[in-house]
Amino acid sequence: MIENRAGAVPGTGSRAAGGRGRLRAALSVATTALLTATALAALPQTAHAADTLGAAAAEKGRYFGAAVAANRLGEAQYVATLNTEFTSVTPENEMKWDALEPSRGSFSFGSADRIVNHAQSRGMDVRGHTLVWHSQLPGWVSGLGASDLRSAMNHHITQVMTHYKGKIHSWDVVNEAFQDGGSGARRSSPFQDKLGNGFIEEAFRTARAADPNAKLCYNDYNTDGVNAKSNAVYAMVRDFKSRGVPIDCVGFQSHFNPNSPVPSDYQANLQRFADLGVDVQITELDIEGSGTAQATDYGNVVRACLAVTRCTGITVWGIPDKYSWRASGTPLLFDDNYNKKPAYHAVLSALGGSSGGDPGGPGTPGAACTATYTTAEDWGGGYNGKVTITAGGSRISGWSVNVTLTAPQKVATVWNGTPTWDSSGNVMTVRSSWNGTLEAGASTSFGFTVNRNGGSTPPQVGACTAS
Ligand code: 9MR
Repeated sequence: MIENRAGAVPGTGSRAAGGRGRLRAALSVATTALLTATALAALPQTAHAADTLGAAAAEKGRYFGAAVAANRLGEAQYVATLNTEFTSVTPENEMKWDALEPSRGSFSFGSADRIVNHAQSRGMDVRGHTLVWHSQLPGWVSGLGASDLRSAMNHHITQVMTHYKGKIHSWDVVNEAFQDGGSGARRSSPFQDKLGNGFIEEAFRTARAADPNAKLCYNDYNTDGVNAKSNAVYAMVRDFKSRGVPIDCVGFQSHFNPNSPVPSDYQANLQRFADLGVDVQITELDIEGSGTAQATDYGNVVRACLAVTRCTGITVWGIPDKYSWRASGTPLLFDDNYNKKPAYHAVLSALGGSSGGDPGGPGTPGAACTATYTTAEDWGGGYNGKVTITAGGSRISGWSVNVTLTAPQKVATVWNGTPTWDSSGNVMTVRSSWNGTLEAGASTSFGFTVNRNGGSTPPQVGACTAS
């Protein structure tokens, strides 16, 4: 029975153990020699690597922040993750106009204060978000005539910035004032429609007077690459700098998904703004996806920021996926149970850090990996399962994963991994064979064929253990 399950070549677990197997073995010797040399060269660096996002970013002179919701600050795991990993916070909704001044002249700072107080008690920076925005704007503002609106806008900026004076690292003074698409025009809003183009400049001047020490940012989305919208923002910032209108930074929201992927000229775009003499910040980063693809994108975004001297920090738009504004796209660095995702390890590694203390089961201390299951082919009577193994924040030299089947289903064959079985015959432990060595963030996969024999329960794939 075991031969039947594990395939025709016991000990290798590979159904491709002929010529391809030998080629692989030869390649694997060469690769191992190469990797060993690389690992030795890297050792002195990794020995002291920071093991949190905030600490690793700090070593690069940057902050690493998260959008935070006041009503989650009572949740132990949320707060523990926030406190351990992040050095900056952005109130996700609590500093918006509707939250702070729901009716004219009457301010409610309670929720925003909770976030600011928490940040201050832990030495974190705060990004203020946001003073003038067309959205989350209370109805009373939209109803005002031009001169009333001008004084309401300036009053709002002054009151809010004065309340938080000295406590805010950077303010998004104006948010999302440009239209999407190719026009490069300003977005219609009460401010634009009644006050004209000059409202942005006026808001920045009022903001500088209210808190001269806060960095003043313009923040927008779909401006992450070079395009008509970012060109229009670029022209505005260049004009502001040439005329002495106070602006210190530009925020790139960086909400990415398959329809709006990380642009190939992301770094070049950040750089051209920086060259105007402003800081650039990645302010609302999230990338829909999962596994290696998501991790690669996150790593690329972090590397782009690090390559631009004036890119001073990165904020992700939430902590666990379940609290994201796009939860179904699982766009963040922690899963719903606060486990670190491959994307987390890719970010940490791109920042030059390493997951020293990640629980990797009974493997080598510090080594970590994740396992993700997909059904590759399904023909009714059976299916091929594929398990992708991704190394965490440091190099691993071996991995193992348990796969549990429900009787009467049986594994017919396994490839790219070495299987052993428990006494019930239902739990298969698959260990790496030629493919145990993986650099931080790198992936491999193994596969197996299952005969259903009338059963239908999908296989349960357990956690990955690294060595
Ligand atoms: O994440 C925020 C979500 O909870 C709010 O419902 C939403 C309301 O507009 O705003 C979200 O945050 C936005 C941010 O303030 C500005 N850029 C786009 C963000 C995602 O929509």
